[in-house]
Amino acid sequence: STSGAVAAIDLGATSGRVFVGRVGSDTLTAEQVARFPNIPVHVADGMHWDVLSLYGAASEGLRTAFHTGEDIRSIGIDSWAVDYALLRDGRMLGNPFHYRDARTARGVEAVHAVRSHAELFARNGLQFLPFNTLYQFAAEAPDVLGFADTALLIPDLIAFWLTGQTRTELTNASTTGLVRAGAVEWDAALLDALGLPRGILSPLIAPGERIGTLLPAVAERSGAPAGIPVTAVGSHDTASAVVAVPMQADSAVYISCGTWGLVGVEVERPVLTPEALAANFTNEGGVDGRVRLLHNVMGLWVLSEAVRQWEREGHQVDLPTLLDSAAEVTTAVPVFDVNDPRFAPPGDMPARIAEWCAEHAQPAPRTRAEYTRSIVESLAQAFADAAHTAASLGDVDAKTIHIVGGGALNELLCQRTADRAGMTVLAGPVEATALGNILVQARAVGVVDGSLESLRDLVARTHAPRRYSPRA
Ligand code: LFR
Repeated sequence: STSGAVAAIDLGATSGRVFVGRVGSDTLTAEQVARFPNIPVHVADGMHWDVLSLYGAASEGLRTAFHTGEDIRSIGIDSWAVDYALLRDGRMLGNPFHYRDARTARGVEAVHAVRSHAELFARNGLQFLPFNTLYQFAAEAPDVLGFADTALLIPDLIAFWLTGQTRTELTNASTTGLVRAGAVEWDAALLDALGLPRGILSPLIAPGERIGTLLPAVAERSGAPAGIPVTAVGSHDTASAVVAVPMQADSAVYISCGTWGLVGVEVERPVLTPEALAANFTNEGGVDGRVRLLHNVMGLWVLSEAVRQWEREGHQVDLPTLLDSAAEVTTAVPVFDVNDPRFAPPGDMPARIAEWCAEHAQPAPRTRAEYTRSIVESLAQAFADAAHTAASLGDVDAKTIHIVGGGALNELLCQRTADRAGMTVLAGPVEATALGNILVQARAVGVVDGSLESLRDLVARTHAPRRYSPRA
């Protein structure tokens, strides 16, 4: 049987990784060969990604990957969505802004002065999130946007540095708000209406297509043989994760749980109903033209920011120990609204939770264990609610919830989500994003073939999920 190897770069909000993936008719593995922190930098004009250091570390990771001696046939890149770099004549004009930067507020105001959220939803099908790319473009100084000749989303920027080619990968393009839901072209009319320059957007490319081959100088630095292709994958990390959700029937909801909890179903066509608008759901582009009908729910961000706060206060926090102590809490803890915008920016989460509780006449948690339990219970409730809404909007008879990503390791969260949803939770794979990236490349270079269903079948056969049955 055929088998082969590919390299996957996966950039997350807190860390980046490089994997060597091996795929065959009965094999699917993702070996992590590099892991590096992603630490946003705050400077006078705002919060930025240190994208050069991410690229540097990812290139080092590629070197390590090629050093394994494995016959690597392709490279694929995914990252978080919506953020971009502006370039002129191939030169980056500044560090990309972080989507949690507060500048997006003025972009929202500017865009909504021209088109309401409901009008935008009818075109682009997106959940209102203040950082969708169109709002970020509108927040740029007009001089800066006018001076740029190219805007590249983060994975496309990395691909450009690797290959010299400028493309915008479709699943990620769908998160900009500048592509009509389900379409495969930029929404020129909306760009014009918003006074945004069309010329800075690059041609769209679908997952599975070849972006280019490694530039000779890059290949040399990475110890890669000449001519290695960079393949478009579901470059939006959530799109790659959904590829590797081992859904076996159409009766499943997925939660891709990392920094965010992306809770949804896969559908064939965008759902642009008044109900979907009211529920603030999104229709993002998936691999093979599928639609990811989902809701961005707060994820582990609120927990990791709480831990960061306790560390700033001088406590030593070990996450597994903290979660164990949270599991032992027997007193009632408050269930707060994790989607409240106050929890979006970095900062003192325990103080904000206490503030929320005071406003809602609920006693605040008292210990770190209680805070942690309160966060987990609140996430589980939000996941359960969104899972039921997703199923109803997508007309899916949901019986199971798949949890993939880092959250699949959080036993308390998985169990409490099952309990609160009244549905079985199947947890894993933890590395769904990397596996989805790897699978789409492997299919593109001919190592495996078939539909998403057969790719998911391979995931199910090689990565048995862990089952959590709902308890009364
Ligand atoms: C998850 C994710 C979400 C997106 C958010 C911001 O990593 O990609 O899908 O809404 O990050 O880009």
